[in-house]
Amino acid sequence: MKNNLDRFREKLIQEGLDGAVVYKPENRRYLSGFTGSSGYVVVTRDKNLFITDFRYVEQASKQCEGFEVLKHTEDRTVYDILNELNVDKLGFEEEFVTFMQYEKFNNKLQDMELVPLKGIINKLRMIKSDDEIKKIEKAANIADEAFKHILDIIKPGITEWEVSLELEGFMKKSGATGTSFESIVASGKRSSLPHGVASQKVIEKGDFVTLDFGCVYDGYCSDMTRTIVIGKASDKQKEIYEIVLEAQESALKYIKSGIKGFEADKIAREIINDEGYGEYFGHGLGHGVGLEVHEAPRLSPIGKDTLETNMVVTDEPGIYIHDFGGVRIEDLVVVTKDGCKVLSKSPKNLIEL
Ligand SMILES: [Mn+2]
Repeated sequence: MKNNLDRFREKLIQEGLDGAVVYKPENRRYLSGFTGSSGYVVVTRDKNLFITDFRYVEQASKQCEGFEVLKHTEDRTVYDILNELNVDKLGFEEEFVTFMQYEKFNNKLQDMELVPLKGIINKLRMIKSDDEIKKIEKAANIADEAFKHILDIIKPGITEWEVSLELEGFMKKSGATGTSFESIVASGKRSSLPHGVASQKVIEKGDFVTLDFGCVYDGYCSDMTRTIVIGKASDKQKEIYEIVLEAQESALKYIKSGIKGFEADKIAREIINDEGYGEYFGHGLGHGVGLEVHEAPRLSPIGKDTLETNMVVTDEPGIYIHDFGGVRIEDLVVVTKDGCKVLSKSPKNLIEL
């Protein structure tokens, strides 16, 4: 089977490029396996170089299989090494390279045209290998366990911050190397903030609590959201919850290989619209997840990508009402030929704690 690097080189050649320099951390890791924080992957038609500094030479030699590892120094800079290669058109990550770095490349590289990679790597990364899916599934399992655990912890009087610490600590003790993002614990009226990161607010009886979190396992992220009620839910809370749940499950039934991102979004959005809450669902239905917690494809009104087998995406509609509160329910799924496999196993019935 072709590895990520072979597939990348094939694409480069198809696009008429002679090589590329890649150093966005997730792309670098995807192509080389390097997990450190500094280094350049340089791929040409016949060479794989990993250029790094003194700190990472040993690590790169161990991790970057199939790469020649070179050390850059003041006497032999990255630009010097690039100039030694016989390359006319060099691809670069236009969405990651800063203006300053671009100017440096431009000034120091001789007779080389810098060409935007135009998302070649993002497109490759959209479709996951079985090995990548296993890692994402493991990260999802850890998050599910953390949710189960946190239900025993949350009670009136605890702060959102304490809840997030407990969630994150639990995940790290369970094998996660970190969190996918700053955990969202938004309670009461704060739950109308779609990205209300945990604050010092005390959780009270009657609150909605939205928990949106995930962890990183062997480089790969998970992402899930559940909303619960502290004590008995009010009629309005129940109403909103059921609408979001119906939207979420309808999209889940619809997601499969061959549909477009905006079509999945539309299924959920129409349900919320028909119930009169359309204006309170102001974000897209979902996104791809992998080495980054937000990556291609997008499932939103403007998501043009077609879903394909082995893409990993979220399904996360929500309703957010200012001064009242909000609900979001999010599952992580693997797209299959006829549907999708749900990786998030946590219950979705309305939990009243
Ligand atoms: Mn998400």
